[in-house]
Amino acid sequence: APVTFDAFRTIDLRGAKLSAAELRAAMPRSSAASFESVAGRVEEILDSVRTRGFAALSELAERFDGVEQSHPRVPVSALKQALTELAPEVRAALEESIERARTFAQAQKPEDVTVDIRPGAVLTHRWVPVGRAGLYVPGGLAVLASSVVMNVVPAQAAGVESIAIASPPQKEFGGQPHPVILAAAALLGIDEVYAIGGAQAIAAFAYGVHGDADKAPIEPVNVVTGPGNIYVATAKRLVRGVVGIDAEAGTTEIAVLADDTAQPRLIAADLISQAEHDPNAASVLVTPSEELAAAVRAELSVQVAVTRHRERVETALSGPQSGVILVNDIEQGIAVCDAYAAEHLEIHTAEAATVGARVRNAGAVFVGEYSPVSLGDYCAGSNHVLPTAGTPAFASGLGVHTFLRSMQVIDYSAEALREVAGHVVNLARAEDLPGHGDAVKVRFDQH
Ligand code: HSO
Ligand code: ZN
Repeated sequence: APVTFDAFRTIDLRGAKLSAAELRAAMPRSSAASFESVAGRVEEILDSVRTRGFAALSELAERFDGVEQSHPRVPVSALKQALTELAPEVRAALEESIERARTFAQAQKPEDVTVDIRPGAVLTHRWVPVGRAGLYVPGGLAVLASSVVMNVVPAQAAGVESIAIASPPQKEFGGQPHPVILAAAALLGIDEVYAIGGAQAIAAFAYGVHGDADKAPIEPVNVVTGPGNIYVATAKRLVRGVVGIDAEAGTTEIAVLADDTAQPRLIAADLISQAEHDPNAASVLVTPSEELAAAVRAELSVQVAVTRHRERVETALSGPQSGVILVNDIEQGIAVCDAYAAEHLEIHTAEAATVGARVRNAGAVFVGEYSPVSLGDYCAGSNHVLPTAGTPAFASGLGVHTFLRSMQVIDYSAEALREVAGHVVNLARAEDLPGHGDAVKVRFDQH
């Protein structure tokens, strides 16, 4: 009999007839802190940075990061030095990651559209990058230098002129962000980096930091992007409207849709790879095959025992956010995956590409056994800043579009305006806004 990994729970949906809403409610979800539970504290931080600027930033750096800081800007010399000291194999890997991400990002750039909808009536739908973006790179349990690449590359491909990065100060690195983060920034040609973490970084970007004669200001940005913990995500929600934000990229999730053609060893490794991020990370297997589920459990017990972050992985796999969901068939499996709306969804089934193409809700879909999530985390060319916690049902991952807006340009000739003038006058009259009609008529008055 196979060894079992009992903590990894089972949700049996075979034979269940559930509405879409019931299915969503049946999904395994984390019970970690919510927006509501931290919003009060985050609001205080935002307010203090907005009203007291650098003084608040240095107090918060001391309180949360245990570092003394007079100005959070990382000197350009420190960026250069970090790049010089970067291990050559890490540099080569970052370069490959950048190159692939750039190729994909460039290709995503949407074309402007110009249409003559009538003779002389010319409309353009024009894509324009934001002027300035603030990119957040977390520095919690793991230091994600790859997130520098994932944020910067699409911003640069979009044509954003001014790009700033913030990442938490690290006590062990003299109050600067982690050196690999600094090196990655330097490699990408970014020279504006701040050692600011958490909600305070989001506040500094959204409101800017001014008002201290002897301190170089932090200019406010138009868009704030990047993953982060619940404090960062909550701060982004709260400043939204002052600035644009990307989707909420919270605690990592992986779902695997698999049938009996799948290899349990690979699935277990992939479930562990994302559980490794955080005790609240979610690893979910959706399968119609009880045999496969048992074999994955057996593999988990073997592989978890020797994995470096064993404790974290065990906590993540045994939490209410993880487990096996048994389904009748792949058909129901797809419905379950859509209800779950995973950040990452791997497809390990026969005809994986066809099955993958039917999925509607996922941050990113990884097709077949040679497209693991960890490839996407670093070197696939796709972006790893993806919506989580069910938000893939309406949100997209980071991309060139995150840094673009569309602008409509209207260019009518006299003849084209004359042709439609009567309709404008009549609609204006119907709304009791005759001044609108007059503004058209005046162009055709004789004088
Ligand atoms: N899986 C994470 C991204 C990451 N993994 C960075 C390793 N480094 C969220 O998609
Ligand atoms: Zn990862």
